[in-house]
Amino acid sequence: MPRRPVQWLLVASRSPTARLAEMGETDPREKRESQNPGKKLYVTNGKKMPFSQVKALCAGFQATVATPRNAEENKAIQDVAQDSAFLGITDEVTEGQFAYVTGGRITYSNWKSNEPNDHGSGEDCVVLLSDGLWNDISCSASFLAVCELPA
Ligand SMILES: [Ca+2]
Ligand SMILES: [Ca+2]
Repeated sequence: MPRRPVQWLLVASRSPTARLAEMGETDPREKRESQNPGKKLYVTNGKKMPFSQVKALCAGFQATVATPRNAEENKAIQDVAQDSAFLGITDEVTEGQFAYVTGGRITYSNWKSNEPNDHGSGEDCVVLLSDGLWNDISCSASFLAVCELPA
């Protein structure tokens, strides 16, 4: 049975009470969000998918893939995701040099010990593990989609 594409509708974006409502999928408990006045808003629909689909999903409502710039944001994403989630960071351009999908070398990282290791046939995407540490992983593997909206 073909899956319907996940669609999110941005209901309101101008205040800390901004909410995202997921259309076409049913369980509202699958949605979690972090609301901190004046800070980024992180949202997830609780679905796992390859990195390319996460990027497309977030871009669909003018958001970007969740990207922690410091420990506080890393914790906020961890709290929203509660599971392994893709971050908006890759070394697809230059192997071993992790950069923000939105541009620029990373200035904060929280790698698990012995990571990044570019394991096997290569790992160019980054996943935030449920303990908050990072692992480089295949971009075609499926992990939770978490998007961020600017403050
Ligand atoms: Ca790599
Ligand atoms: Ca790895």
